[in-house]
Amino acid sequence: MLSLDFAQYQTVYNVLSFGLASMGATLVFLMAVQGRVLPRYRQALVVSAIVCLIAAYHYIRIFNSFTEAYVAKDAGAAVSAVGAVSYFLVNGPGFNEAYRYIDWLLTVPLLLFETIAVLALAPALRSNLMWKLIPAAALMIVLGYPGEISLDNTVRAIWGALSTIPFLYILYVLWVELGRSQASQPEQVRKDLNVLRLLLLATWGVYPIAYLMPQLGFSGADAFVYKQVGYSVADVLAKCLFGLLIYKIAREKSFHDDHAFADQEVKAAPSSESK
Ligand code: RET
Repeated sequence: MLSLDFAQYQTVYNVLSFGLASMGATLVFLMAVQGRVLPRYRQALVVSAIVCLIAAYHYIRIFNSFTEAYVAKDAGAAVSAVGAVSYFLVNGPGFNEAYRYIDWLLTVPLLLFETIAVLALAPALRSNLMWKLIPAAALMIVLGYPGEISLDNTVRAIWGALSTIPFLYILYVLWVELGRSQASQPEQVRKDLNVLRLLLLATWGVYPIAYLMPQLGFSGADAFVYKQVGYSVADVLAKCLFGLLIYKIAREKSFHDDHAFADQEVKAAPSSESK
């Protein structure tokens, strides 16, 4: 049975709460700034906001599942000092890890879609990329789940390795395609696309590392806590920070595509508003 001490319980509790707050705030922001980019880029922002909405919903479910699954060991007893309480997992697999996988199953294709959408590529290339990336994303997540819920490290390693095949394929396609499309983009956008590529690689890379915690020598409660922190922080970076970067690119591309829009937006900036 998994037993968490007070600090471990609080760490997971707080990181899940932080995840929910970040998703909610980014969702509101992305909806509020729709008018600050040209219509052709709004779909990317809407999709990014939907990603945050789906994630916010799942974070509520994950948070509730966590607080319901772990109960205070000394419940009812007078606890003198903060930190004296420890928590243990009730009713076996009480914490539902499936919420994360369902969340990814929905949000990873949408994240890929928003990335492709903001590039405003030719429709044929766009659909070609989506046909490659979406099935690979679904396969990556579906293959990862049986390993995630297995307590046997060998089973975990096998499913993890199978899931890594589509994962590497996605990274390869994105890296090459984003690199290729950079050539046709304005100067600042080119730089941002580079940051986007690196952010994608750095944050997506955290998921398999968090998954590997039991294999990396951490066991029991430690593995559980590090994994929850890893997945949650990676989610905030891959959804929220990524969404904000998509907004930045959409805005720069809007300025580049339409100078009248750029002028009007610059005039609406706070410095001239005060005149
Ligand atoms: C799993 C299983 C072990 C092997 C690999 C995995 C990769 C997961 C990834 C998830 C990305 C999720 C994102 C969510 C954002 O909304 C399934 C942990 C490679 C890359 C970006």
